[in-house]
Parts: sequence; structure tokens; C-alpha cells
Amino acid sequence: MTVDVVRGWLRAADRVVLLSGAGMSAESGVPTFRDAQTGLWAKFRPEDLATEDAFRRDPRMVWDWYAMRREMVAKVSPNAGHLAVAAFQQRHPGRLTVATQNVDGLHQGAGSPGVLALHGNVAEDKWLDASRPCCLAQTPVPGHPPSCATCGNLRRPAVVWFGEMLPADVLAAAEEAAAACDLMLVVGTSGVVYPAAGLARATRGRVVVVNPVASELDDAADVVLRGTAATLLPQLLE
Ligand code: BV8
Repeated sequence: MTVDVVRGWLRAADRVVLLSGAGMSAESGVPTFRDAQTGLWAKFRPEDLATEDAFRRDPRMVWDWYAMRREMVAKVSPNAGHLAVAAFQQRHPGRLTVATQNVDGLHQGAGSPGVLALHGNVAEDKWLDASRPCCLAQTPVPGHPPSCATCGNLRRPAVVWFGEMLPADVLAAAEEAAAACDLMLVVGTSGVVYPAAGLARATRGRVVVVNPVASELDDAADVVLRGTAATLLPQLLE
């Protein structure tokens, strides 16, 4: 019954936001962060790896952890959930905005336009310290991580680490979309990480959580659908 209710809400909604987290990519084979067994952080603590301090302390360890994730993500494909979202956007241009916490690029790979990548993209890197003319003038010296031959500046993953601000323009666009939407689908997130999770509490629209288990955002939901992204999203968005 509740799937049909949400399908009705979707048909009536002029503006929809999909806020996704790691669970959106789980059925593509990308480990989530906090699932006890498979979670990326079951083996590591975020503070040990996903921070600038950790990178400055041990650039090689952090670089190699991201290089491993980059290689893993390069081998996987968007799942039926990503594809259903992109197909909906194709059929209804401008009606659905994707704001994702994921850095795997799978929404973009599925063909979703204008994805708001709140935490960046693991496939890209940038200079650790604001790049200088010397860094820009040459290709980085290969290494773990690559570096500038002149000043020693290091390359780092172009993702948002803990303690770092989200890209202001992307966050502002997500906040604006959340505030204006009629319906927000919150898919595959534990709702632990802010300010991204806060978007689900800053919307005037109805909130639908899609998650096989309880999350920190269930209390913000009008409806909780206990199921997975790749099974429920094709049903909801067909
Ligand atoms: C910041 C990139 C300002 C790197 C990531 C309040 C306000 C502001 C900040 C804070 C605040 N409270 C605390 C903070 C600090 C911190 C924070 O939120 N800490 C948490 C741990 C408490 N936030 C920050 O530091 C942010 N910056 O606020 O700047 C500032 C500046 C200085 C000082 C203070 C503040 C930056 C946060 C960004 C961190 N970077 N990623 C990388 O990837 O390595 S976060 C990381 O966690 C990923 O992006 C991930 O997506 C994200 C959130 O996790 P989830 O996506 O939810 O994944 P998780 O595994 O937890 O859950 C998966 C869910 O899917 C589960 O519920 C599971 O049941 C479900 N699932 C599983 N399978 C499926 C499924 N669902 C559907 N289908 C399935 N098949």
C-alpha cells in the first residue's frame, strides 16, 4: 500500500529531491560506510582516514586507501536504482534533483543531469595546498601521492573530508532545492553525517525514507519504505 501512496505523491509532485547516501550504491557492489560487516569503516575509523590531518600525517596510507576505492568504483556500474532515477529525469526534465553524499560518480554514470555532489568525487584529485604557478606549470611527479617537482605540494583526493566545508555553491543549491521541493526521497543513508543529513530536516515537502533498516532520519519521514534502492526506486519512479 505505501509504495502506491508514494507513487501517487510522486505523480502529483512538481519538484522532487533525491538525497542519496552509500546505500544507493550498495547493489552496485560499493561497500557502505557504516554497515557492520561490509562497511568501509568497519575496518577503519573515519577520523583515521577521511581528514586532512590524517593525510598530512600519513599521505601514503590515505592516498592508497582512496586509490583502492577509486579502482573499485571504476569497476562497478550504476544499479537499477540509479538507472530508474536517470530515466525519470529524462521523462520529466527539471522535476527531480539529485543531491548525493556519494563520491562514486554512479548517478552521473547512469545519466542523471546536474547531480549535486555534496562530498566531491573520488575519481578526481587536487592540490593539497592551493596550487602555485610551479604546480600548474607541470605534470605531477608520480608517487603515493603524486607531488610537485618544484615545491613538493601533494595531490589529494577531491572529496570533502571531515572538518572541511562542503562546496558552498553545491550546498546552497541543495538547500534551495530541499526547501522548495514537494517531495524528498531519502535513499540509502544512515543520516549520521551533517550538513548533508540536515537537508532532510530542511524541506517543506513530504519526506520518504528508503532503507532496509532503521536510520537516523526515520523520525523526519512521513513514510519509511523498508527496502533497497534497486528494488524500490524502479517501482516508485516507473
Ligand atoms: C562540515 C567523503 C563545517 C569522503 C564524507 C553538524 C553540522 C555540521 C557538521 C557537523 C555536525 N555534526 C557533526 C559534524 C561534523 C561532521 C559530521 O557530520 N560527523 C559525523 C560523523 C557525526 N561533518 C563534517 O565534518 C562535514 N563538514 O560540517 O564542515 C565544519 C567545518 C569545521 C568544523 C566543523 C564543521 C563534512 C562531512 C563530509 C565527510 N565526507 N565523504 C569519503 O567518502 O571518504 S562522509 C561519508 O559519509 C560519505 O560521503 C557517506 O556517503 C557519508 C554518509 O554516510 P552514508 O552515505 O549515510 O553511509 P552509511 O554507510 O552511514 O549508511 C548507508 C545506509 O544505507 C545505511 O543506513 C544502510 O542501512 C543503507 N543501505 C544499505 N544497503 C542499502 C541501503 N539503503 C538502500 N538500499 C540498499 N541496498
